[in-house]
Amino acid sequence: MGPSGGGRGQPDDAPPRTGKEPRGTATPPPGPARPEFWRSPLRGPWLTSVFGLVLLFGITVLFVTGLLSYAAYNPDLAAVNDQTPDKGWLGFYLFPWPTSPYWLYRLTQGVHVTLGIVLVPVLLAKLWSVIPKLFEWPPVRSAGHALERLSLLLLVGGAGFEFATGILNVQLHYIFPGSFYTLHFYGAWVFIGAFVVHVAFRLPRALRAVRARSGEPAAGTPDAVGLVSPRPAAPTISRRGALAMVGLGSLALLVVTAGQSIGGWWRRTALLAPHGRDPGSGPNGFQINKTAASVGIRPSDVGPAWRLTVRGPGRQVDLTYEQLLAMTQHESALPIACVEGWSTPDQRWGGVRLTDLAALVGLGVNTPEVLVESVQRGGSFRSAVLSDQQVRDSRSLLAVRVNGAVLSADHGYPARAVVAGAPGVHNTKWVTRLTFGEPV
Ligand SMILES: Nc1nc2c(c(=O)[nH]1)N[C@H]1C(S)=C(S)[C@@H](COP(=O)(O)O)O[C@H]1N2
Ligand SMILES: [Mo]
Repeated sequence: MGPSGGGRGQPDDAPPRTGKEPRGTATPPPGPARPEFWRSPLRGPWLTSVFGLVLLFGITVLFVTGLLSYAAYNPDLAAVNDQTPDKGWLGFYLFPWPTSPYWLYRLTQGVHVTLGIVLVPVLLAKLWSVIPKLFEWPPVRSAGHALERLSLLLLVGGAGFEFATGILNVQLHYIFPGSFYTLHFYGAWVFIGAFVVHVAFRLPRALRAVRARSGEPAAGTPDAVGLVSPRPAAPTISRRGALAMVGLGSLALLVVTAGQSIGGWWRRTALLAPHGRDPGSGPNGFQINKTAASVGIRPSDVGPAWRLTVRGPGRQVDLTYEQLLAMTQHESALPIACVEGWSTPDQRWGGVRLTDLAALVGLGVNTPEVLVESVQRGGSFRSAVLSDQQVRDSRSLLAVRVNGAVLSADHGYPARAVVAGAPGVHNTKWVTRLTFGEPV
């Protein structure tokens, strides 16, 4: 179904001249600029429109869940939370991330990452279906046409950029110049701008093409849009067959991805999950993002010399591990839900309420926000600011136990934050200092 491969000057390759070509249409050079170079009998407005409508729905969901993901970082609270400084007015929509439902981020981010992976075959198929248009001749017909082609460049380039950066990040290939968040966030706005323009111009035509299936031009009958091959090769698969093939590709990706967000038995099917499918067993047997060793936590940092420093306006209290254990202990069932799409089912955490720690430094019912810091020396995830409503939620703990056992070194021993509804990155591990109510 590929190009005919015919050599230069083969009479077959030249479009039949009818003498009715629009004036000013230069004869395209031999090769992909000629419509008859593209021989798949599958290409046509119907197939392109079906893929297009799937992407319209899917990319809308990706965009919304992506914006939510950024909001979940509470970037307006503090510079340490914001991975995209200078967001400017692009942060217009931000709102304080709620603590209920406590599984909200697990859901929105699981959908964002899983859907992004599942849509890859559809995106590739859509691009394949319109590739003759890339070589359109003449490349530019008018100022309007030039503008349209430029917007398509932003559309295709933007899609490629967003999918590539997202997939590289969830596969832990941190090869970006600068922060992934910054690139993915700004890239999303550029892409969505081009996407909205594209949809505005093409949606009516796509809906018509999908509805009027009987009106689909047969292969060999060039359509107005220029997708149908004027010299089709014999079909090797039907259009529906091609659709099924792409669908099966997406389904296969779903099966090897979704397990990392569902957890439990399903994690075994998550062949694409970079954190491995075997998180170990026992009470601490669930996914680990960064191990203690990988971020340079030394045994002496978390040994007998460890202290929890709690600061409030004008007050400071230092607690030993034993003093922390002597405070009233509470339990809450919360998941870890990482920006990379993987998450754990609810874990049973045990520890001290953040409000009780605030009370140690004289803070009452209106507990303010808190800066949580780790013994970890470097790295962007060593600290986070939690909002006042996150602190006040009775499920938010400084946890010392999980599933009935002491925290393992890799899950944040001696103490870590667990916060209802918050992204994993705000569940700081190896905590050593809490600073309540001071602007940071
Ligand atoms: N100090 C510190 N805390 C941290 C991190 C880190 O790199 N350093 N990673 C965060 C991220 S991104 C996630 S998803 C969770 C993962 O917690 P877990 O490894 O216990 O599953 O820890 C968070 N806490
Ligand atoms: Mo994470």
